[in-house]
Amino acid sequence: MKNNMKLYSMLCVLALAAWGCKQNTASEKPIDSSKIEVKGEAQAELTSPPHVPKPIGNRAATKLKVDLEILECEGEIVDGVKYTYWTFGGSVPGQFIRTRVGDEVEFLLKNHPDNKLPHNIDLHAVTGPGGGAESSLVAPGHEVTFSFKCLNPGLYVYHCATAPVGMHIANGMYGLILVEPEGGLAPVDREYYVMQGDFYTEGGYGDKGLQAFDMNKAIKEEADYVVFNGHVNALVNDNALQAKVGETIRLFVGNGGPNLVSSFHVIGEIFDRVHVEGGDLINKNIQTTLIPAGGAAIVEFKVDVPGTLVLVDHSIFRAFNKGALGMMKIEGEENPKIYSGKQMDGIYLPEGGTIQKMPSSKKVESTVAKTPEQSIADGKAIFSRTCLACHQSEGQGVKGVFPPLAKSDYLNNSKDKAIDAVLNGVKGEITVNGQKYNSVMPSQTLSDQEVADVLNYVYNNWGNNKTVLSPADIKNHRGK
Ligand code: HEC
Ligand SMILES: [Cu+2]
Repeated sequence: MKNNMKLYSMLCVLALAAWGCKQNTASEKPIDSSKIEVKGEAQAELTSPPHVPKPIGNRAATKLKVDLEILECEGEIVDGVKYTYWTFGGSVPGQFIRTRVGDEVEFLLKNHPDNKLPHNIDLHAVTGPGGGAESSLVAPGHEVTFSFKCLNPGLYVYHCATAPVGMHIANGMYGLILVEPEGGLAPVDREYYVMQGDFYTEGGYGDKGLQAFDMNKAIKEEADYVVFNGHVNALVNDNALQAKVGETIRLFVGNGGPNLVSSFHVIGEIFDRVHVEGGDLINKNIQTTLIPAGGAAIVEFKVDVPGTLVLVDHSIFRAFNKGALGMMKIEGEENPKIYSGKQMDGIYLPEGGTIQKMPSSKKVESTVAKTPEQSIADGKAIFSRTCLACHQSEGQGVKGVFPPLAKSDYLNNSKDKAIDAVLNGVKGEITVNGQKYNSVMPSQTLSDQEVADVLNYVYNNWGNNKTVLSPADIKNHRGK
């Protein structure tokens, strides 16, 4: 990359200058990108974060094939805390897609057969209904294709837009697609891919074990984790980004949300240039740039002295207590004229990682039987926490995906089947109120009392048959 750098940068300075002028002459018509002709075809290189595909440079517009596979997989959000991520390509954020203006993208979206849910993709770089979402809904074990032409240069977010949309995004279904302008971006020494996201778990920060998604916290926007690249330590210590003194760095920074806006800042650096919101507008000498949920920015800076730079969301409790902290280690010669001493390593360790929890006084399960009213009331909270995300707030379900629990014949005809659904999950084709469903409900890890409570809540609402179950009923069923 470096050898050609001078030549490239000269060309690009010219290209950028021309680009810049265009913005200032209001009378000039914008180029009609839809008229750019494509030459040949190519397979897009896709990369997992923090890496980005090779620059497009000045290649001609082409028919670009993108082949992206959706994978639902378990990972660690922080040491000892497991989370079931839903991903585009096996990573959070999803694989980076690099195109240029005028490219005709032929998009192949595959939903792995082991996945449990249908998904789709909405690319903000697409001009067309739903950003592709309407054409790309795909069930597990299936694939779909659709095409679009990249009309506007910029850095764009893509995400899943399958109901419940917030849940799919919260589970990690987002990534970035870059559309380079004619002639490409100015060359730099290193480029990296960083994307922020907020996560909502049943337990609090650091609570061990497999943590389920918590719809209630997500609605209230009370994030337990705010992280770069899907995990608390994705860019920390051994995973830190690397660079050398004197190099120019470009970060493609996205924010998947689902909820929070990022105040993106690098401790110890000033952004020489920021492509504001990922578009054409260049701002210079920036300390902190705002990245909306569902938005992006390109930040560029030269590193002048060695040490560890710290990437943060400057809503600072997120950085030190929820995980929104990454590092870039710069190696090279000191330059006392710029900075008098070596920056200290490891000073900015996340505090959350070392917070000691008081042993929680274990909830004593009451030995006194609950009244049906108490059980139903307690069941409501469990429903909101564990079932609502899929079956929806009034048990109405989502057509074709999540069956209704309201007036459900499946539920009302057999309490055994209902108990079984919650204890062991449901797989394969089932019919609910005359409608066929062929999806998967994951088994729920609830105590006998909790299963009784949640089913009592369901049975005693929304026109169901008012069955009342006791913890003993659940225990008996487990024995079967
Ligand atoms: C991740 C999504 C998801 C969650 C969470 C979930 N379910 Fe389900 N549930 C499903 C799907 C999908 C089916 C249908 C499975 C099939 O097609 O084989 C289903 C089916 C059912 C059924 C049988 C069909 C019907 O409509 O009566 C019951 C009962 C049920 N779920 C109850 C619950 C309860 C109670 C909870 C919470 C403790 C819960 N589910 C949590 C997705 C979910
Ligand atoms: Cu999805």
